[in-house]
Amino acid sequence: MSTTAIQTRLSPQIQELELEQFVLQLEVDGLCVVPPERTGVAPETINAIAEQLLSEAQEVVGCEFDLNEGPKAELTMSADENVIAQFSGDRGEPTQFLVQQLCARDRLFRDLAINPVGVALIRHLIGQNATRFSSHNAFIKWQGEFGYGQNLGLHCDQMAVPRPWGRNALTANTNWCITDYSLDGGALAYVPGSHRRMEPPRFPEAVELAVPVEAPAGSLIVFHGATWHGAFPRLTEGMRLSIANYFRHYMVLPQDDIKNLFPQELAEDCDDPDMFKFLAGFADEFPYSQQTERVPRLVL
Ligand SMILES: O=C(O)CCC(=O)C(=O)O
Ligand SMILES: [Fe+2]
Repeated sequence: MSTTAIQTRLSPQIQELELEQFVLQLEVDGLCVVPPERTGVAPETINAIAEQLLSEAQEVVGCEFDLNEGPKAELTMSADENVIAQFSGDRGEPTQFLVQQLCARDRLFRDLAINPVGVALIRHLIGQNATRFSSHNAFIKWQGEFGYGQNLGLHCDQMAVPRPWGRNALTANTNWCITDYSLDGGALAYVPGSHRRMEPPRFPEAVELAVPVEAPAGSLIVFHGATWHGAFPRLTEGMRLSIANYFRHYMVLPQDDIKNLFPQELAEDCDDPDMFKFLAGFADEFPYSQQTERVPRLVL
């Protein structure tokens, strides 16, 4: 059997990094899990990232966090902040928050954002030349029975883009497990194959079909923007840390205005400055922040 037609749809990076099995899983399930030993990120780096996240969390909140014990002080958040839960009519205090704009915070985060395995799989979904950063956020989560509520916060990341959607991903996500992901520990939840429905989740069907993504720290979860996903509540002591490096097609609005507002000199301080600048869209035509088109000149 000739495989020429299939091969022409796989980028040189997918082939060089031997990521074909993950591409297949993305096509079938809308999500794949790359094990730690295949990401090119050393366990010591994941540990360093965990430490850095705990100190960023402390800076943002003003209290210490411990991986095994959780927040060292009693914290409270308004149920109004639980936007995803509210979306399905549920109300409860969240036991997580986001640390945003990670790439401006530390080089460790910039290197993760341009990780060649993650970028190759995302570019397969969105398009080799059309892929750009959308945002770089850490999910800092601790014990709490409510979580996202009874619908597990199930949603699609590209939900704000009007339908009909095509097969091509308009956005796509990477979730780096910085701590172990288990059902009781509050793992990501998702519905296998749901990206092929090309519509937002239907309830209660979505909850019935949702499965946990259980994976050790250092794993890289990649998923299509149309994949139904959320998370289980963390029932155990301690913390679940993850980093969502989220990508978009260049015609989709970014969550973070990286092109215009990111301190561009920081892009030089990472493993691959050219890749960072390309994905940040610094040289893109849109969205412009000043007159860019030529104007006629007076004939003197
Ligand atoms: O882990 C979670 O709580 C959900 C992650 C998520 O929805 C995302 O990264 O888009
Ligand atoms: Fe999401």
